Amino acid sequence: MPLTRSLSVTSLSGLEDWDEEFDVEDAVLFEIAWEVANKVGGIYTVIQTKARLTSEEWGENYFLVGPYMESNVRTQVELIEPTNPALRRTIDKMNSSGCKVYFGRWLIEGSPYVVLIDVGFTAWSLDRWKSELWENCGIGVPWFDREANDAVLFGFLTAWLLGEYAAQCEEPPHILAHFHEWLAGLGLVLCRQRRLPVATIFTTHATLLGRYLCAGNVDFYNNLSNFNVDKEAGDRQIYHRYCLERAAARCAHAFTTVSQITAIEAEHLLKRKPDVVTPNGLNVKKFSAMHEFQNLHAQSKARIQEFIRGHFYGHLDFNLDKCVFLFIAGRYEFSNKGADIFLEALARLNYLLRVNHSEVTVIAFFIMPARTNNFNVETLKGQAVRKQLWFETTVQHHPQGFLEGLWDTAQTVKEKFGKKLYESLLTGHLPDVSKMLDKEDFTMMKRAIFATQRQCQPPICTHNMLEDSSDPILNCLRRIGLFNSSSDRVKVIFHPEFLSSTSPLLPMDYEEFVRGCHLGVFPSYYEPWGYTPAECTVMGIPSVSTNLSGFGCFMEEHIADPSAYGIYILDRRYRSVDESCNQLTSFLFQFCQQSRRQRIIQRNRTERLSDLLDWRYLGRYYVSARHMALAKAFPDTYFYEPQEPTSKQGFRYPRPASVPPSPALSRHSSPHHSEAEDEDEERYDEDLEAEKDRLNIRQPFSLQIRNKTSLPYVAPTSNGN
Ligand code: G6P
Ligand code: 1S3
Repeated sequence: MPLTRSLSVTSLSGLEDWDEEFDVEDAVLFEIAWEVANKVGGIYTVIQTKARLTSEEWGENYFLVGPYMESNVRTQVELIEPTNPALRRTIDKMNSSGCKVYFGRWLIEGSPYVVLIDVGFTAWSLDRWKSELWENCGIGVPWFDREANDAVLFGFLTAWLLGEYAAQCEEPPHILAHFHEWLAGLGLVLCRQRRLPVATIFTTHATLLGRYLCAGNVDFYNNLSNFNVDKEAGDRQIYHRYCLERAAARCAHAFTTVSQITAIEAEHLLKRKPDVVTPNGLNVKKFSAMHEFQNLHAQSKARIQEFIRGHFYGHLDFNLDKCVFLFIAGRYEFSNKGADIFLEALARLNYLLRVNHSEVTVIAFFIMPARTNNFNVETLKGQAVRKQLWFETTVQHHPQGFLEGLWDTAQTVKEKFGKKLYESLLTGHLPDVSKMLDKEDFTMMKRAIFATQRQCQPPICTHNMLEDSSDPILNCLRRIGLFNSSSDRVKVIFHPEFLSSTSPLLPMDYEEFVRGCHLGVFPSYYEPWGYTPAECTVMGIPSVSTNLSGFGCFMEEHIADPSAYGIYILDRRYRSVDESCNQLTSFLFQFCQQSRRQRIIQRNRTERLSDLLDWRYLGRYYVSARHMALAKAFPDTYFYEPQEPTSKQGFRYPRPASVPPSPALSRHSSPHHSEAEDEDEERYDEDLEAEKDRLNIRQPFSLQIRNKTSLPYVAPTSNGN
């Protein structure tokens, strides 16, 4: 007689009387994604940041499955012999049948095991597998779609792996396989079609049709229920991909997606309502000193300022200390990611700052990769001038063969000046200041100034774009007339490549860069979750997101007054584009009016939200989905009973009691008020921490299987329990 097992949610249900832990050795979790040890986009972040928690939960029984890419393996994976005997036999068997399957440890936090499959090595099976797919599932994949071909190979190989593993186990195993996104989805479909003893989960991180429709200027959210999905997919030549995605969603024991908004989209476009919403978390690192992240902000900001000095050399007619750094970053999907309305809002902000004679200069960075052929000379020259490097191009302008940097010149003059001053003091007289610098000094200084003067405006783009004349960001800048001219209070820098600490231009990695900025701006139209604002939040950097992004909606649900915490949520759902643009302009303008002190307070508040985005809190939704899948696939062994949440279980950050960061609402900044505000802020801090403890939101939410039969499982819901 099999035991019925229940997986508990320790922080929510009264489980004190549960004693003996049930043996979980026979349950194994395979998590399958194209982005395992292979960075393409957001799914990589999901898997990589979650690995530590999932490894803690599943220990030796957790395996990530991804594609073998030699360059990634060389830098990220330690290849080892498989530790699990059944898996070792499985891999040996596959390798002796014409596959190349590797096993190793992914060198990230949690060091999870990875099974990496070389799909190219088995390409000889592609035609055969495609016909099998057509015959068994009615899905035809055209020869020219390389990504879909990879999906077919990866799908058949992962199904082979799971089937073989099941066959190699001595006892009937309890296999749980979690597939991410359409590229990995075929493996799931084949598991079901072959009736393998595998509990399956499919997570979609964005629907194919949603992404395509939104990018094509369609009024997406008002027409969700009206789309003829087959026709729309066919019109966009993605019908076969769509079929793979929809089949995976429909076949899964548990279907999940990353946000409520994408759940609604999936219901209409994939014709299945997700069973669980699994919001994306992060692996939040807490600093021992409370305000360490503020120091990091100051350090990184100084490095960005250095870059700005070089980039604007000869035109540095604004106060760097009064600069506000904004940025947008991510996949270059111009309108989906909201770059279009950000640019428009910048033009309006430029106008507002000018007419209000603001002292603030805004520098807006666009970090979105496009096709380029290297950095442009003007940008490199700027950094060279700053660093006082010898620079090839200056040879033409300076017969001396090198460019003397301003810093060097200043140092030389300073030394001469100091020497003369010293000599004069030695004689017992005050120096005659008019004789301290001679003609030669002035010549040298003039030459240094001339050398750093520029005839052209500081560049907008840091690279030579291959499609300069049709690039959407550049064309929009031409239309709105933001050219980094000296009268502009808003300057723009377009860096069409992801950042890297080894770049000769801006040698900072993404995290350092974000820390140094003041505000991330992500006004997306299509954003199932949106890691960029979430990453800002855990680093204590305020951000703009929208009520069409998973992150924005999630924060709206969990925080009473998001903007007080530096979470500005733009309304793109109920307003026209022009109205949203105005709202964004007003967010940006308000932000620019904040004092330094207000920014510091706001950053502290933003950072306090980190617990909400930690996998230690959000991992529980994955636990729920896994439990549901196990219970459906192995009903004799697992038991799952979701319960309606009670309002008491949810967590919501209250409105801060003290000074609002908006200057319009701020009290005076006299010392007296500042102290009162500080006390309010501290008191609020303590209350908030106590509330978090009471609700256990920081407790790890671990998978536990116990041999108690009838205790119901309390499924977490999206309102935070
Ligand atoms: C952090 C540092 C402060 C610095 C401030 C600058 O809080 O700890 O020393 O003055 O950042 O803030 P700002 O918003 O002007 O970059
Ligand atoms: C997707 O990546 P994207 O930037 O193409 O998946 C991410 C991870 O779930 C998600 O954060 C993002 O919104 C989606 O769009």
